[in-house]
Amino acid sequence: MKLTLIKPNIGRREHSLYVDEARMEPLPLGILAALTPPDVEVVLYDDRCEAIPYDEKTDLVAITVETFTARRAYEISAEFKQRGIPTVMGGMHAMLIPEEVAQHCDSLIVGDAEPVWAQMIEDCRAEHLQKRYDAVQPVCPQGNVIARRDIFEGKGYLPITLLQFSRGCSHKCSFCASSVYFKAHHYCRPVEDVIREIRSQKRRLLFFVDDNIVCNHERAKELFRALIPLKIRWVSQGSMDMLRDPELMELMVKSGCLGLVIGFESISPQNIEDMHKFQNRSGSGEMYAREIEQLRQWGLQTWAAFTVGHDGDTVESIRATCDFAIESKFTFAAFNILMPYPNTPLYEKLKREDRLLYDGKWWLHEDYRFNYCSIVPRHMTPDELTEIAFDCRRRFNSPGSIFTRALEPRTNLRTPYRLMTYLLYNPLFRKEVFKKQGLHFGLKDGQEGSA
Ligand code: B12
Ligand code: SF4
Repeated sequence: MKLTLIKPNIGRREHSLYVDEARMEPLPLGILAALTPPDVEVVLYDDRCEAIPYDEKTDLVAITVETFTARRAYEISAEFKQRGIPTVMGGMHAMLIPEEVAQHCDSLIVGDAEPVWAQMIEDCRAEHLQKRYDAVQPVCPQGNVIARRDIFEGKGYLPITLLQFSRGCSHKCSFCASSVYFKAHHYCRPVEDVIREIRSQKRRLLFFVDDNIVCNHERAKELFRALIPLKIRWVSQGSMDMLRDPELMELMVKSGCLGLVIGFESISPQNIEDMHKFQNRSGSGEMYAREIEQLRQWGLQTWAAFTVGHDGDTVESIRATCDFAIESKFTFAAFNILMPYPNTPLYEKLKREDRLLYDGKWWLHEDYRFNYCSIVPRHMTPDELTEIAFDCRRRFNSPGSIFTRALEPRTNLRTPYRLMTYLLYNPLFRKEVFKKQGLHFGLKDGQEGSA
């Protein structure tokens, strides 16, 4: 039996194909490969950088689906189905809106694949593939498997190994798809499994793609203690409440943490309350002043993630958010338009208020473009929101801003390695800002294949 794994791209640019030059290993597919019995041949095709050989012989095609790749995933599935090859889908979007995804595949896995994947493969062999498999969320994620990384070779991924210590997060930010997926729970792998996985590969630079690696302080400390002897460097995502636990922070830094993606979201206390991001209530009079000073003291290079388009936002307040990010000399920052992902509390609220554009299904709509506003904001037009968010990305990633932000002695200038990372990735992300803006979802009407 042969299994083909597919990572779909977002879509295409107006007059050319889009190749993601900052692409990373698709970890979920490495895990699916590892869960597959050894007598099954496994191949991976990454639509972000290569053509999908639809006519190559295979017995089953498995496609991972996020909301922003759903349209492309459905196109790919349709191509294989036309050739009589069964397709199975799973991932974030499949959990959020299974009834839609089920229409585009022969079999759907809802939830983490681990508990049901082996059964699905056996059913496929026996030609009794079921229409839907519901996975009960395992308390211990990833079972005891280690992702198969041999399938990533030669695809030009960034030289950083992706892995997970935990999945989910116990916070309930109103816009967060992950919080819905994991029902606001947080699940950790045994530390020894994580250490085994790190030892199984050669890289010393790791990205823990946890939703919130510090969600459980004590479990995180256990991990960090075990990482210290490995002398690795790592990055991850974490929530701001970590700063209230100096022991946690000390262990984090000692274990090789270079920095974290932190959801700052907004510099307006009212927006923070409205989105239920209570862990961001600032401990200082001036919003985030104390937190930023602490992050500098710990020498962490911060990727500050902002969401723009909240009910309290105006064009001016969003512009001020960008000024704040540049003045704070963050290493990286994201200015994501507030997106109503299906079945999130935000989606339901905006639906009730009749404020969803694109028939409430932006991810399927022909006219929707990546990074465009898909809601009716309170204090600006949708186009104004699209434009100011793009302007923030442009400005934050401009050569002048890259130069200014580099001059932060305790973070970006801390060591030659830190400065090198800064100078390597800032121009790369700048390029992606322009390439990604306004991508069409799917390749429909576009040319098939890689650029
Ligand atoms: C790492 C990460 C990234 C990395 C990308 C890594 C990569 N390899 O390319 C970076 C930082 C670049 C990134 C970028 C973005 N991301 Co991101 N990212 C994540 C994160 C934190 C982890 C994903 C991951 O690898 N998880 C580990 C694997 C093992 O878990 P998993 O994907 O859940 O897979 C399991 C199951 O879902 C299931 N499964 C998954 N696929 C399949 C397929 C089949 C066939 C089956 C049966 C089962 C199955 O089984 C797997 C094993 O248990 C998730 C959060 C999350 N919890 O998913 C957000 C997340 C996926 N990202 C999100 C978003 C919005 C984005 C951006 C659009 C942000 C932006 N505005 O720019 C961009 C777009 C990326 C792009 N394509 O250009 C959202 C997506 C929401 C949604 N509804 O789709 C998420 C969920 C974050 C959130 N909290 O809302 N991201
Ligand atoms: S802290 Fe982050 S991962 Fe947790 S619910 Fe909020 S946005 Fe989602």
